[in-house]
Amino acid sequence: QEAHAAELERTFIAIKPDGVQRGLIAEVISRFERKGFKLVAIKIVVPSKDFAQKHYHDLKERPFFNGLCDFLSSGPVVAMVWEGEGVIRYGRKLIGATDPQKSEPGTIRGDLAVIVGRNIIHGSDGPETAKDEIALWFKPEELVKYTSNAEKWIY
Ligand code: RTP
Repeated sequence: QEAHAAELERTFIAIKPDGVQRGLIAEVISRFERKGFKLVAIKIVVPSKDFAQKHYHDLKERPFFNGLCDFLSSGPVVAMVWEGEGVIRYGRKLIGATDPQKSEPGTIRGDLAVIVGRNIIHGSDGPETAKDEIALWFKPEELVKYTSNAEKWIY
């Protein structure tokens, strides 16, 4: 059966400044790649504070909002779009619970992080946020269409 007939699901994933500074870019990418998801966009950027506030607009009433936006804009972030069946929900599984003290071992945060304010990675939490976040971080032409041979065996 052909795996690539319809548009596959996409999610926005970002390695936050702590993950970049700690040298975990390849580690994070590797976990998504080995699972069988496909990388369709990637760039490294230092977001402005204003941009960070846009990204986290849903959290603007939270007490940690300002510190969170300062942190996201404090250094390079690796912004990515990953594609694949169930990638939004399963990407969150690979990432683990928000608070690394509660993330299961085997997840990115469970294995690699300790505190909630430095939890390495962001992933869209649903189809609407995925769409909005991809549109915020990427221009349509930055998303690459390509066929991977592996899709004959993994979806
Ligand atoms: P993300 O959006 O980064 O994937 O994280 P999430 O959905 O798992 O968690 P969310 O509730 O949306 O929070 C976004 C980020 O804010 C930081 N945070 N700090 N109590 C705190 O200090 C606190 N709570 C959340 C975390 O870095 C979290 O990823």
